[in-house]
Amino acid sequence: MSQNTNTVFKIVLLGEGGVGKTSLIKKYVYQKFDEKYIKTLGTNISTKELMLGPKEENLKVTLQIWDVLGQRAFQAIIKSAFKGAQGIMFVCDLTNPDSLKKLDTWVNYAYEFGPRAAFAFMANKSDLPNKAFGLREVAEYASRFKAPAYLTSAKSGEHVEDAFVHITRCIYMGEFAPSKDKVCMGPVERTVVPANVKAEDHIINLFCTEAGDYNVTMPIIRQHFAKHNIDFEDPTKDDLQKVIDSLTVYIKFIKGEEAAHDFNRRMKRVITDMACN
Ligand code: G3D
Ligand code: MG
Repeated sequence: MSQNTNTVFKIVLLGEGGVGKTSLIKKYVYQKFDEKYIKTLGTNISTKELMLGPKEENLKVTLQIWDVLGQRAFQAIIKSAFKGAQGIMFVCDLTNPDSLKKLDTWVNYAYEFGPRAAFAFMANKSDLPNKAFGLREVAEYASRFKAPAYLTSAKSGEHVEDAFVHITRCIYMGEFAPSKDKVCMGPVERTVVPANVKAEDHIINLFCTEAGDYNVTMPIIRQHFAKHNIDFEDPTKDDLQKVIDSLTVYIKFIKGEEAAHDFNRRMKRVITDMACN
């Protein structure tokens, strides 16, 4: 029996920069793999439909997959991305032992800022020969959260679909990670965030709140950063001012002069309050 209900599950991918989050989503959603590494600013949302079946009741599910930037400094953006998530996929890189160690920090973020969710772990780049750890280590770690673990390759596609389908099933079955007090984790690594990045994080988040859906606002943000050639990991005060003025023009276009003026004033105050330099 098939059902026509539109069930939407939101899944967020987390992990250090460079582990392959964007590549895994591209492979799963578009069956594509690019060699080029483009650092993602903010979030990127992709959707994919799948059928849960055949043994279940053939339920059509739309997955909304959120690619969240791997820089822990952007905490306001990461916190916003957790809103309404039912699944969190943690990604590490089999050739980078540090990316496995850093999972603790990402899991802590999920517990601290995210809703109750199903977890899954992907140790990616299984096609490469120089592995630093294997399935045993990842599965052992994942078992603390009663979560599945997969060795994946965004390049060959190995186990990519399996991992996405598995977490979808977990969400559907309500198999969520245990509460934080029931798991044993390492200490949270506190990130020291430079003033300019902190201000940038707030500016992006405030713009997204003001201008609407993340789906629409993030590409606009990226366009404006690219237009001014800004390195989002190390923006200068001047860069931030430029991007604020540029985004203000957009706000004026959609909300009018008064709203734009107010937006500009609030954004510039972020720069002053956070003592950007
Ligand atoms: P991120 O989104 O987690 O930051 P990306 O990571 O998806 O942008 O990937 C970072 C780099 O790793 C990219 O290569 C990408 O091609 C590569 N990569 C991602 N997944 C795999 C994989 O499964 N196998 C292999 N061999 N490479 C992968 P560059 O070379 O541009 O750094
Ligand atoms: Mg990325």
